Amino acid sequence: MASGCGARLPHSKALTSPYPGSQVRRSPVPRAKVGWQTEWEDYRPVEYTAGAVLAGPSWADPQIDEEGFAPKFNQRDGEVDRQSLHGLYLVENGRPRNPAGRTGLTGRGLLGRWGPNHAADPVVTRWKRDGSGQKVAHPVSGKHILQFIAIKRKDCGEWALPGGMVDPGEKISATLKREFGEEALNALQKSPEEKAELEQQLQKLFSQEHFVVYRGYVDDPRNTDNAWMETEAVNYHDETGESMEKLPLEAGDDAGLVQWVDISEELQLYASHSHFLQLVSEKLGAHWGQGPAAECQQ
Ligand code: RP5
Repeated sequence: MASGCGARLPHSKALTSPYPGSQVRRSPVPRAKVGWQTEWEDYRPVEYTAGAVLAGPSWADPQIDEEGFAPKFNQRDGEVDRQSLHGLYLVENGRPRNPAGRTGLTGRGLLGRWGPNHAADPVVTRWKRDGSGQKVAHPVSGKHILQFIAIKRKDCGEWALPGGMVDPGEKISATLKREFGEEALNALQKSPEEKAELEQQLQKLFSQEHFVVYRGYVDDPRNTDNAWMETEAVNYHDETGESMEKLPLEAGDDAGLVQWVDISEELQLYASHSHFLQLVSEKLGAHWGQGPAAECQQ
């Protein structure tokens, strides 16, 4: 289950319209009716699965009624992990049901898997320092300011953690390293020699001490009633700032830009990424907000 403040249930970004990359509008779901425990006979969600998913790429399941498709929900299904980090989810009329509640949209939208779609998010941090190398404190809270490596997503233009989907059979530790390399160091475009060099740096960075910030549901705008994002967010913190000084940041793959960004409650980030940063700030005793620590919302 989720660590830190726990899972972000229910959701709000998963209720927004239009659905990403489309003109499709979700059927409106009032806050009070998000939870499945609230009966709602007239609930009429819109059905939508993006063409890119229906085209049947390797990362996507077939349509639920396609002949020969017999997914093993709530289990490890061959190389595909169909288990939720929140325990058993319900399967209704053959379709998995989002554990965080209604979203106003059925089908898979842009997500490839029916049920949980697993991701991993590396939260790479260091202290903000001034010209003489001293840690910078926030003028109001008095706490030192943390910085993290952020990417600007090409799909929606929002700043985010350089995370990505776990490939079938892939270990989370490998996803964290691979996604960081692809999005924050542009590893896919490098020559074999450069790749080998980057791999060494990545190996060093990702084998250092780290902690799991969060495991669970992500309030992702792509979520639907039948397909949703879950992640494991892991913090790699460079206390001295030396081991990351030489990281050759360069945006690649799904990222348009990459840079170090100061962490505070004012950040507007993709999905529930700012929540993960709040958890890291609390853990490291860093600046987050100006007032008393906001209570974690469940
Ligand atoms: C979010 O989507 C996760 O937290 C992760 O950052 C991301 C994975 O999706 P892609 O970046 O691969 O689209 O829900």
